[in-house]
Amino acid sequence: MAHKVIITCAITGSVHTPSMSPYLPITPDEIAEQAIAAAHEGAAILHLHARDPKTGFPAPDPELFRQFLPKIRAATDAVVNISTGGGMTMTVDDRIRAAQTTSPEMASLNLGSMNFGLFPALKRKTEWQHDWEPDFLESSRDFIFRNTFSDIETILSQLGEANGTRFEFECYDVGHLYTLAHFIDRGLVKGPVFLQFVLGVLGGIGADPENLMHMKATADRLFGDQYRFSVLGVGRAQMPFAAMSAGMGGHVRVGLEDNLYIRKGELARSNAQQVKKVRDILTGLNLDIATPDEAREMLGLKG
Ligand code: KMH
Ligand code: ZN
Repeated sequence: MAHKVIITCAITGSVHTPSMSPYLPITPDEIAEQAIAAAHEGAAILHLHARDPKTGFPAPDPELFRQFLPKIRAATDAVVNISTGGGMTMTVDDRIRAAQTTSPEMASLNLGSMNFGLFPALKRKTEWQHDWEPDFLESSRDFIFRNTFSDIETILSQLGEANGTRFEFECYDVGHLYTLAHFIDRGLVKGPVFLQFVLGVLGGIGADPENLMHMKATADRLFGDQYRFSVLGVGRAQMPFAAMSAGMGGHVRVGLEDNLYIRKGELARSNAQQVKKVRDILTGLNLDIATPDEAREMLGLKG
């Protein structure tokens, strides 16, 4: 089969705050509406977080997920991917509860503990709609994104073994690939694995083309033909790295979780707008877009 590109769309995340963009979906209805529109534009996978509908603060409550998941499932056949990265104030137990109780086809799994700087975002906005926003961003100076070996094992056993959920393995640096190889060696993960190379988070590997080539060369060495990869470039790196990934035989992730803009100085009006933009780039490169079922087949999902 010719290479078909899987588009993942990450709808809201837990990094951006409501006053950064009026288009960031917050309530369950907004999340459902934007996720459905993104799927209709060509996203095969929807990476989902929830937020407190009153404040926009990232929230782990499975009940919030239950307010948008049935709507998304009724209106699309996209693969549902529930985040286990959660948000800065959540414990690991908080972070896995939604995926544990909704048993999605896919969940994210972050492959290492690291500094995770949200505070470059502080520069972007001076007026705050919610009291929590400046403190939230400021506190990321000392935030350690916790993903210990035992946390990873917990997620693998409680979601993977117990529910048949497969993973978007988020790799923020080259060492994370070796961590995954270790879990494969121990028999706790079976291929083919789906790697999400994350470039440009402060604390992780930078968004430079040579870094992506090094990540891929390392994955080739460690996983042979037992992996697929996608790339998420943060902020302005989003579209250039999507194009580079697709040119290297990989897949792409877009969405307001990773970048609020559609072009320099212009906020994206929706997730679907970014999906359409990347779809146009990919079709301009003569690449085909994978349907959700084609993504399921490529990634060995339970369907
Ligand atoms: N916002 C991304 C850079 C997760 O949800 O598991 C990281 C992410 C983590 O997607
Ligand atoms: Zn996420």
